[in-house]
Amino acid sequence: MNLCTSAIMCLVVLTAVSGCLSNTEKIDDYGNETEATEYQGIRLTPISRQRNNAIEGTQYINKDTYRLHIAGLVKKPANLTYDQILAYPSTSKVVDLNCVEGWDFTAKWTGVLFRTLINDSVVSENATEVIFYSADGYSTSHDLDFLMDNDIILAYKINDVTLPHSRGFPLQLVAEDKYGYKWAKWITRIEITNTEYRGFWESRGYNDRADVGGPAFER
Ligand SMILES: Nc1nc2c(c(=O)[nH]1)N[C@H]1C(S)=C(S)[C@@H](COP(=O)(O)O)O[C@H]1N2
Ligand SMILES: [Mo]
Repeated sequence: MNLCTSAIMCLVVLTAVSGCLSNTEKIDDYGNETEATEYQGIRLTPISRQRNNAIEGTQYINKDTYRLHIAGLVKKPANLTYDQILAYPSTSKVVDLNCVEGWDFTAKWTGVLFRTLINDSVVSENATEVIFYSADGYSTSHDLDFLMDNDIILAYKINDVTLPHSRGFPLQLVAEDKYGYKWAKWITRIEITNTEYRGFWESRGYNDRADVGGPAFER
């Protein structure tokens, strides 16, 4: 057997072995981050088995040029970098995402509290509503009170892994107890307002309340 044939043989063996390994129940590795399989005794849905849904497909946001704009009824509008967002204290929790189409999954979400994120901007007294704008042209809104009173977070990690591009990098709103269409991904702008707003799906008939278990459409 010459050198060339043994090299080929070696490759064949290695390929077979690695093929075997990838068939075992293996949690995906995301760079040097390892995906969590459970948190506080709760079993998490692996990212590879979570559904996702987006009107224009995956958006690829550059971490270095990214800015999160906080605008509208605030005394000090802000333009936060990715690192500034990560510098805030982080909160983790297990929350189910329920799409209105009937599928759901359970994940550990880690991010910054909405309330903490906008604190430095000083929200005006007359503000009632918050609009989230995304890089794909998507938008949705929430009552200011809902976001303030329920420890709602904007997540930059899912199952301990940096939010993948397909899942909304750099930020997805964890709008717990609301249908998936209230969970804005690829958030680029947060606008505080005092007027009624209807987002992408809400303006197409989906219920603006969007409470999980409640009606999908408005009467
Ligand atoms: N920017 C943006 N955010 C979005 C959407 C979208 O199309 N664009 N789809 C929404 C819908 S309908 C659902 S069910 C969830 C899915 O989130 P996931 O990809 O994390 O599962 O994202 C929501 N957020
Ligand atoms: Mo959805």
